[in-house]
Amino acid sequence: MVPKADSGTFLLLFLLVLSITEPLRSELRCPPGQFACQSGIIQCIPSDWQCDGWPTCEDESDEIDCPGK
Ligand SMILES: [Ca+2]
Repeated sequence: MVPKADSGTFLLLFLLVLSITEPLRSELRCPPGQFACQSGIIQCIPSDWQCDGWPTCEDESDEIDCPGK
């Protein structure tokens, strides 16, 4: 006997898919070619502004972990 899939089952599946894909989405919150600030209102800056010597992100995370410093 196959259990009938009702709306409750679909809702459960929907929430399951959301919980699986959510971490991936937060990782890719900036388009390619942009740097993701770690915190603050500013979320994405052009990659050219990363490690340019001037803090762009509110938490200055774009000037952290820069090579050659
Ligand atoms: Ca910068």
